[in-house]
Amino acid sequence: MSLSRRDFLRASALSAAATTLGIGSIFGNEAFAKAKIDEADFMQDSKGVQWHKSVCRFCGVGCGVMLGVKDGKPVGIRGDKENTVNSGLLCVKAFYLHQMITAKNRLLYPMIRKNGKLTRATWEEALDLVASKFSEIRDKYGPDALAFYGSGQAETEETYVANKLFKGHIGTNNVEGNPRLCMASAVGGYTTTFGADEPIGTYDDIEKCDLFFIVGSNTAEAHPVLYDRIARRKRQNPNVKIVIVDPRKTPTNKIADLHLQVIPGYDLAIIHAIAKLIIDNGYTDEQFIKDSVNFSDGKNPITYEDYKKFLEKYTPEYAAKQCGVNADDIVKAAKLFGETPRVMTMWCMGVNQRVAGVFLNNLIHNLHLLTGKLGKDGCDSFSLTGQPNACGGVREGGGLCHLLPGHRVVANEQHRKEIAELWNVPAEKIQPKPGKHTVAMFDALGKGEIKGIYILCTNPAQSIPNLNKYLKGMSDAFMVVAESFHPTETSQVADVVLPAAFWGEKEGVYGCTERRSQHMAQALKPSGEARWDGFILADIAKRMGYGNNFEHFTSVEAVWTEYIKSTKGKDMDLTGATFARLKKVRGLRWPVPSEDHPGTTHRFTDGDPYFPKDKAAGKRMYFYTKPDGRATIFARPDKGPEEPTSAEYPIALTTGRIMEQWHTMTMTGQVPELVRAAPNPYVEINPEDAKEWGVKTRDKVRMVTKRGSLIVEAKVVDRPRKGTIFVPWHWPESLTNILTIDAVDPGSKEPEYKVAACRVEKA
Ligand SMILES: Nc1nc2c(c(=O)[nH]1)N[C@H]1C(S)=C(S)[C@@H](COP(=O)(O)OP(=O)(O)OC[C@H]3O[C@@H](n4cnc5c(=O)[nH]c(N)nc54)[C@H](O)[C@@H]3O)O[C@H]1N2
Ligand SMILES: Nc1nc2c(c(=O)[nH]1)N[C@H]1C(S)=C(S)[C@@H](COP(=O)(O)OP(=O)(O)OC[C@H]3O[C@@H](n4cnc5c(=O)[nH]c(N)nc54)[C@H](O)[C@@H]3O)O[C@H]1N2
Ligand code: SF4
Ligand SMILES: [Mo]
Repeated sequence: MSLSRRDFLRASALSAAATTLGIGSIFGNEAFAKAKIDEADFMQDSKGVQWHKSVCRFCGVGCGVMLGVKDGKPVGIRGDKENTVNSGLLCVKAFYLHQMITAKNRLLYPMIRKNGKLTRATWEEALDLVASKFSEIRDKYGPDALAFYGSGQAETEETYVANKLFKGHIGTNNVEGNPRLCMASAVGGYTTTFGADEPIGTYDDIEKCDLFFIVGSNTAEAHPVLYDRIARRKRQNPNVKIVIVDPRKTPTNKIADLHLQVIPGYDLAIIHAIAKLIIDNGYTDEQFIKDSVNFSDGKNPITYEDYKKFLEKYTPEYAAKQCGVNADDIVKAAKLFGETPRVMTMWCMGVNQRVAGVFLNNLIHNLHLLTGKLGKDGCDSFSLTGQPNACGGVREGGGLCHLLPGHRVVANEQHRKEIAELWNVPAEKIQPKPGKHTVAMFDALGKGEIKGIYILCTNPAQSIPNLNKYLKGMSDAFMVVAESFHPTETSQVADVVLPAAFWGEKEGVYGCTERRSQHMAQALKPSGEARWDGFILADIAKRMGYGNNFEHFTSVEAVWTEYIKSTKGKDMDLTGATFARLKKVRGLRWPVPSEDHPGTTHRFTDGDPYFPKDKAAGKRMYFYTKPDGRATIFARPDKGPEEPTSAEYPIALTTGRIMEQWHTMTMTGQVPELVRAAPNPYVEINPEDAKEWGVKTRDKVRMVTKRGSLIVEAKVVDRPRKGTIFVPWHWPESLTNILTIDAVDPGSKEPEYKVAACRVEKA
């Protein structure tokens, strides 16, 4: 009954060894290894444990897991060896998933605030209250006084029901979700450069790639299994090189050949300089540029020559000075990019969570378009997704204020018509104007413009930026929170809290980074009185008088089946990914236009079912999501951060994650083994700064920004560059977002969590 030695070694190689101690409940029986999933999407081993096929609930890698259940109780987790995403490998958080299902802080029954206190209520009372209050607000103040705020961790089916209710029936586009805080800049980058969201390649490219260019991603801690695939590729092929652009040395540096340790907020010039060196040294693919690329200054078309002129000032010396790195290192990086045939760039929040997030995404795509290192084995401009279903539910499902399901936008009349037809509502019901983006939404709560909000699978009272400004609005509005755990920072200030079935207690589909949609089995009955989020929403819809169009949602499958109709004929076609098929396979990568289609490894090229061979004649790639089939290289300004450091606030504050914790700790904070790895909130300080400030590890320091101050323990460590501090934002008792700035990228509306100006004092 213990973790097999091999699994244990794999697990500990991926994490601080201490955190894997105590994994005692994982079954290592051999019979399991050979077992195949049958029609029932689980198999039973010789010890009477049923192993259900699922997907990890945490990050966007989308690892296959098997959840072991005996006598109706969760008893263990294994990596799914049949799943090619992870081939059985898991990182440390996943191994404890079964413990989280039965954690002490599970929310087991509905609660309503009465006389200022959250009090146990029946489902009838709670749902009636939500429906009547929402109806009253709608009738008195109009539909835009209501809002929905969802999550990249919700299932696609859950987001679909919410979207249908709010955009299609209540009639407000105030539908948002935490991917706005996370992936919006990547969406902006993909849609402006290529005409459609999401990567061109897949994880299959990793094993064929010879240069990994990693920008603003701590892959080792945030996407551990993907990191392991990259590290393995390098171990097996010592010529494989890894270049990192990050203001910190992180555990990802273990495999780095070159590290450009930039000043937070100042790396756009580096990418321009690399583009210039690529052109100057003849590393470009002129035929590809001629066939498949346009140039733009962001407003108007420009020529290739104009673009070259634009790049003139970006000499390595100029970029080095701006970004705080060595010019020689920029030259080395450009040489590697230019001379290595197969290159993948991977990036995450160090790029997206910036006021220049979309621009920087565009600049990264530029490098791949100049060199044609795209749409072929081992090459891609590959954005790493944070949450397990940000791609599937929110980006594809249209769960943001300007989107509709199936890569559609509210502003497009034809798109509204198509979706209104699917939803069986008059086309006028869907508003043409985008609703309020996340930060504006919480601002409107404070101003009383939005009076009622439904929050699902996210904890904004801890996760949105500049909290001091927005917390009051959350307590003032009528706030409904669907949650699996309580208390959270958000559930504590809610008016109604609804208990949601948790992972393993519900089935559904998650779509991960590489366009792969995967089915998760229901292995357990929901805890206490918890219900599936989708049913809760459909029930509210009925109580608000929209019953007709929600009555047929009697199963998760019914919702999925309706949803995939919206994708027919679209670049993200999921028509062939029926529920029945998804139950049997380890996911499918769209476009997958029919049930006998195997899915797609590279888009916009031969092998993509929508690649228009006639129009594309003679061209290797045709970006059919653009009117002329050409992707765009953008000459974007090298915009810096919103809040540069100053005499008063001389230090750059950046925030992010650690391996053992997940966001606001409602789940991972319940597992002692995970908490032990980093029990207290802390700030990483560079040794030179620490010496100057007279600070030692464990000393308390006060961090002050224009928005607030916070005291935490110092951890003096050679990770952040001098002049930069890093705060992991996980601990609810120490709200990092008191400090962060709520400035957003003007295109993507994603906040700049990664850069704020700060002062540090010994406390
Ligand atoms: N263990 C764990 N894994 C997770 C999560 C979790 O909570 N815990 N969350 C998931 C989610 S939703 C997400 S979005 C991802 C996030 O995954 P990552 O983005 O990899 O993680 P972060 O720690 O937020 O930030 C990544 C890096 O950006 C760097 N950075 C900061 N400023 C800059 C800059 O100006 N330029 C550059 N180039 N880099 C900069 C930081 O130093 C940091 O090392 O992780 C996912 N995986
Ligand atoms: N300072 C700083 N702030 C950040 C970031 C940063 O880098 N720095 N990153 C941002 C990013 S990238 C992200 S993605 C966000 C994440 O921020 P959040 O989404 O607010 O964080 P989570 O802790 O993941 O919240 C998920 C919630 O859903 C609940 N939950 C779990 N399962 C279910 C379920 O099945 N149903 C329901 N209804 N609820 C469930 C969990 O208990 C938890 O409270 O934070 C953003 N905030
Ligand atoms: S890498 Fe991500 S998806 Fe895979 S096991 Fe770890 S948290 Fe889960
Ligand atoms: Mo995220």
